[in-house]
Amino acid sequence: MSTAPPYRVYLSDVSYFSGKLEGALRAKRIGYERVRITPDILLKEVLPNTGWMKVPALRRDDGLWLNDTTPLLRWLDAEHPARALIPADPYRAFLSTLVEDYCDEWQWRPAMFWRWAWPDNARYLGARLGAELSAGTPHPAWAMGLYFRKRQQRLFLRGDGVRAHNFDAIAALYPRALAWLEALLADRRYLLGDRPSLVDIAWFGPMFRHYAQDPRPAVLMAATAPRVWAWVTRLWNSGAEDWSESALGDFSDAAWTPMLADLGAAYLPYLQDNATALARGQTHFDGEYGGIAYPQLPAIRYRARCLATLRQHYLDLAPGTRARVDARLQGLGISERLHAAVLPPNAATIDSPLAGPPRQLGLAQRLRFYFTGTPWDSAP
Ligand SMILES: N[C@@H](CCC(=O)N[C@@H](CS)C(=O)NCC(=O)O)C(=O)O
Repeated sequence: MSTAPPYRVYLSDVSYFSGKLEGALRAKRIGYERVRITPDILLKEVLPNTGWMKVPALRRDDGLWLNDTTPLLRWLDAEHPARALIPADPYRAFLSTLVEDYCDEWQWRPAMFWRWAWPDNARYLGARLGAELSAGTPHPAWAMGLYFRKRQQRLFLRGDGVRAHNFDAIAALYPRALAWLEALLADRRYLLGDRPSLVDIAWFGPMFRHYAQDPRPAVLMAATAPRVWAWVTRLWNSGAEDWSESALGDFSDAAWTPMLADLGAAYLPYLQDNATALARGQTHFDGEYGGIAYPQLPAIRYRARCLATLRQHYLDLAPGTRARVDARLQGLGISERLHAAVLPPNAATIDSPLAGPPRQLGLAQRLRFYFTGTPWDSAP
């Protein structure tokens, strides 16, 4: 007699964060039922129960709803300690947390760029999204595809600082990331050793559903980074592997340094400017990060919470662990920026994936969300 899996995952087959969560569930061998979203499912199940029209969302068989992969991965490791993804020791766990946040928030722009910046790739993805988001509606798939292609380009290219003057520089961020991972995978199967851990799941976000599966970046990955190409499928298949709780690497490999350097020199200054803009009540700000000038970036509340969370994790480290972290990150500007972080008053840390109580939404609000999605950074 078969038993139903304990979770339902509401997801999209093209989504960055859905791919990230599925990678984790598969690696941990946690059973789940895949529920591919339609507008009806988004509006009638995901939105009222999570407050967001975002995927992935997870529903446990007792009706508990969870979302946001960052706290969700921690929750899953606590609920299902076997095949833990978060390193057990606080030093490795902290550095992994930094990398996870960097992948989620700072690798997002180049991943959206490679998906939507060129017409060939954008048309293909628009067609896939159009089919997904027109299912069960009176709207033709082609029209929904066109609508979402334009929406994504407006929000995540033009609306996220992409212009003609920085086009090539943003395009170059993906091959650079491939080179980082290719170097790390030169003598290990996963980024920290013999088994998957949080940093693999973090990089799986951009690398799987976007770079390995969208036609244009997939060609580049296969041609220039075959080890990354193999690692993507290895991770997807990792549920089929038995692994021991063998020790994970300690980030001492110099191949980690360029990624951590970008985290300190580009991502954390961006997070601070974003927090400062919010504190001043600005909706947009300009900035130059990692040598790339970005005009009119949206001030994103969720990312002020990311900074608050990283800072808190850093401050919570025991003195001996913090000294080890500081020594590894010396010269990269990370510890200093976390120490000096200044936050807007309402920037709560991101601790819990538990959705609040179900909410009722009026027809007008549902119609608005149907056409526009929830705002990028805030729940209704
Ligand atoms: N921090 C969230 C982000 C989730 C997210 O942004 N999901 C995207 C898909 S990858 C989404 O649903 N976007 C909906 C929209 O743009 O309206 C997480 O880690 O789960």
